[in-house]
Amino acid sequence: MSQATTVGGQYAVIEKPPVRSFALAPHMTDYEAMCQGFQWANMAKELRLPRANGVNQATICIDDHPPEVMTRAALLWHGADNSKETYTFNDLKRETNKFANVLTDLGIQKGDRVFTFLERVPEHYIALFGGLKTGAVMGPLFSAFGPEAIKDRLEDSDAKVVVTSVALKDRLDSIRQELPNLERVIVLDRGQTGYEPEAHEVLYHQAMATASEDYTVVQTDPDDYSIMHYTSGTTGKPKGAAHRHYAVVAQYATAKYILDFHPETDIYWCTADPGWVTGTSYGMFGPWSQGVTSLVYEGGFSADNWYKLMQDYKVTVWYTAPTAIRMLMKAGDEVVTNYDLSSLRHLLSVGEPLNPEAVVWGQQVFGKVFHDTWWQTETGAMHICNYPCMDVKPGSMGKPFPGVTAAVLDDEGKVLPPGEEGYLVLKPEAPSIFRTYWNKDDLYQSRFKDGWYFTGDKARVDEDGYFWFIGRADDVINTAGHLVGPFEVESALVEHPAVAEAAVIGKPDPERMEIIKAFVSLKVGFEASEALKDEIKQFVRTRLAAHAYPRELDIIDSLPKTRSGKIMRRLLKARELGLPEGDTSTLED
Ligand code: 6R9
Repeated sequence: MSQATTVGGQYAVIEKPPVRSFALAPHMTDYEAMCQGFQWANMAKELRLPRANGVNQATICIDDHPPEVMTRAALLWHGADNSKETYTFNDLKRETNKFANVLTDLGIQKGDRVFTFLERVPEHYIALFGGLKTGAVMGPLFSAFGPEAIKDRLEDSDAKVVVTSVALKDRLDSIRQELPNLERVIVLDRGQTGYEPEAHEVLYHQAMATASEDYTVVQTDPDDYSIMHYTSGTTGKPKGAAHRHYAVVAQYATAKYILDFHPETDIYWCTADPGWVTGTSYGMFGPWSQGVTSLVYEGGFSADNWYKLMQDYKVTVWYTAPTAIRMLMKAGDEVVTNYDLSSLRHLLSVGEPLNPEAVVWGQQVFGKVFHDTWWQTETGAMHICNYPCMDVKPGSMGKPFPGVTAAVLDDEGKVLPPGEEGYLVLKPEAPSIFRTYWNKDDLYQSRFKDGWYFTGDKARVDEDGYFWFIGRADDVINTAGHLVGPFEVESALVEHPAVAEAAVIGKPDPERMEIIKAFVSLKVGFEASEALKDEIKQFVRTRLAAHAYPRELDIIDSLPKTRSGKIMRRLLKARELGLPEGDTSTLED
């Protein structure tokens, strides 16, 4: 590959060598040609759908591979304490059958909601696929969530069963009384002995010890719901974007052509947690529908740990996020030289704009370009991407996947010509596009207009058909790849006894893209102090989530509001960043 150089402040195109010179031929050899002939239905055919029991993601991803794949490692697990476990597809088939029986014994039936609130441990993956086998709608929760965030999701989804761990269950216990429909809690006692379950609790290992290894996967149709992920909007609580089993067609196709899997030899590492859509669509459904060996690392980020892991497991395909890449860049290029990372073949990124410096850095230190991919919880699978065979324009999200139509619209809904900024919209064609926001179908419908799905992002497209991210069209904050709605944080802030009113903005940050900054006014009788600020920050951190707490907090006398009483977050942001305040005619006196 040619070196990326700056031309007049812009990064030069990184040209890809001819496909025939690749050591492993990529599945997509010509982007334009593939766009011409592509049909989603052909992907469904390739996946041999429907199968005997219809379309079920667990059957497709776990049970129903050819014998030579069933004996392959599906999951290589590396614990935070450096312990290791390996599960073949056969092992996962057995364990998920057992877990499906455990859930069935607890009365779980097709359509019921079962949530997981677990660390990145093998049982999390087993519970999710075991649940899918019963036809339950699975909802994975991020292990950093606090009681408030858990309650919102379990309440909205009416979850019947939650699978959690001894270490995490305190946070669930504190709100369980407020969830009348939550019948049972399965407690994972990994590495713990002597935990005495309460009446409503079932010990994971005890239940699994007596569960049968035989289970007939429930018949599921393409449109049956399989999994839901809660995602944040500008207003209201997070919404449950519900996906269907048929989404696997898009997850399979994109895993093949974008992650460019070669299942016989690949060792794949997706760094995302199952609590986020990347951790399910590409930590489970994409790789396992392809029969690919996937590494799961329980521990957190550290440059040395990550490089060592990739070296020791000989990772070939690595899917990560811009914040992580920027943190690796910060750790320095010398660290990289301590490790043999020659196994790496293909690098990809998702979650936030990937800055061109990071693309070029990948090329310098790994000899490989980071391929940016754009998609959302709602799209369920990658939509606008860079491909191994296609030249990379550093800073661009790439081009729509074959079978995807994307455009940029103006305020009137007209398609804009290249170069102009507008709303990024998609034709809702991909099998993975979400099917509803749980209990909020009106809101779901409002995202579609004139045959387009409005993504909530702003973008432009260039003369060559490459898409460029401009920003969010709403106030949703993207902090280190996590979407956080200002309203969620504000709701948590005002629950603190000292806080009268709160407003939250995303403040640009070189590493995390944005950090959460809060402005609060105090109730009468409270004095502003550094100690109080810290206390309020920690209050949000423990109640909501570690990633969703305000890293910066200012106490101000009163918040700017419109005459109709709406807090003007944009004005706070403009003031914070020293930008023009814009139209303030609706500001109350
Ligand atoms: C998969 C995931 C979706 C939002 C999306 C956009 C931002 C994601 C991006 C990107 C620029 C990229 N986003 N990928 N922005 N370039 N390559 O991240 O889902 O958590 O729902 O976030 O994230 O704003 O609309 P989700």
